[in-house]
Amino acid sequence: MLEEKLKNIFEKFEHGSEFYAFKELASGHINDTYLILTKKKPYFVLQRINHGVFKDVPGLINNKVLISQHIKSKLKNQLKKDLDKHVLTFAKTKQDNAYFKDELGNYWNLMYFIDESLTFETVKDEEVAYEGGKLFGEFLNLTDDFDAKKLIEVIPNFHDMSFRYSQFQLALQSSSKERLLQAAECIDFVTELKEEMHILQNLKESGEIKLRVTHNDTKISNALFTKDNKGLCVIDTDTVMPGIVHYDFGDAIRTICNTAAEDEINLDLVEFNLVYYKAYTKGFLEKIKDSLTPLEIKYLPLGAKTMIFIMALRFLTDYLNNDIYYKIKYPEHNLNRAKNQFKLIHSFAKKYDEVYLVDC
Ligand code: GN1
Ligand code: MG
Repeated sequence: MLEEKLKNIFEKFEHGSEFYAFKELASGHINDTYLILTKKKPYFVLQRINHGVFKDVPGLINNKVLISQHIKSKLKNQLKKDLDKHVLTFAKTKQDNAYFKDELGNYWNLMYFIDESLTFETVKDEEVAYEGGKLFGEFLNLTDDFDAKKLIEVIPNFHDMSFRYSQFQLALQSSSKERLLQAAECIDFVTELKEEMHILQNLKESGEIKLRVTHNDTKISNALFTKDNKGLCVIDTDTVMPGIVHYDFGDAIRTICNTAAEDEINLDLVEFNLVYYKAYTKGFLEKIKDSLTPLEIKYLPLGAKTMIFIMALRFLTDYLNNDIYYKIKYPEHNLNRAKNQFKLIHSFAKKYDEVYLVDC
């Protein structure tokens, strides 16, 4: 029984709390995540890291712990109270490890739940977009002086466009005729945008845009807010590794500026919200502008387009591969996610001129 299993795993960790009940937190596409309710707060978040996707789980967990420690040591000087609400805290096992490996070879890690925090799957309020910008900008700011060599590359070539295109080409070759047919319109679009979608990759490879520590999964549901919509804490640090600023700027825009959820099937509801773009960009730049070069700033809008596109491409590739990567709830789920993201790019493209007018 799942409850019994989670209780047993929870008890492998050092926390001095008693298991009471659990709730699945089902918004992620890769790991299994559970809220552990205890008889007396604090509550916890217990997570099984998907070792099919993440090949070096101990390395990944070490990344997360190091980044949290770094952020904590910096925030200590800035905050007078509530430090533990602004950065994740990981529990150790009774054997003093940062993770527990069960008899089936699954890796588990445990975090303290940040009480009275909220998450959003979609944004309904300009202030949340602004606060999200500040939060993700501040994350980059706080990790700017962290030695990226201490981090492993959790998923090699994660946001590498050439790599994602080559995976897509392979999927085209092995896909069923039926799926190719269903996805025909999306496939054409991928080909059309190929050149533009490699611009940032090329600037990264030539060294014109520098590598820094990036979060790499800055969707809005990976930000915690207070009840009055103030940014609190960046979560899901699984994919922290070296990257370029455009990854984090763009992935947040992808989710904040979509007027619908990432898998909404009624594409009439999917529009790019320019007001939220402006609010997010304002917050983000307030925190990080001083450490960005003019070239990095110039390419932020393209960063947004590129990150929406790369997610569309990855969802589409997984659909063509018969859904081997992302969790799905029904057979066309990945295709619908891809269509949704392509619709967002179309809507964004119509507003592109105005995006460039946003005062940076
Ligand atoms: C995955 O598992 P989750 O929801 O944190 C994916 C991200 C995508 C995201 C799309 C390791 O993140 O890259 O942006 O789905 N993570 C991995 O919602 O592939
Ligand atoms: Mg993630």
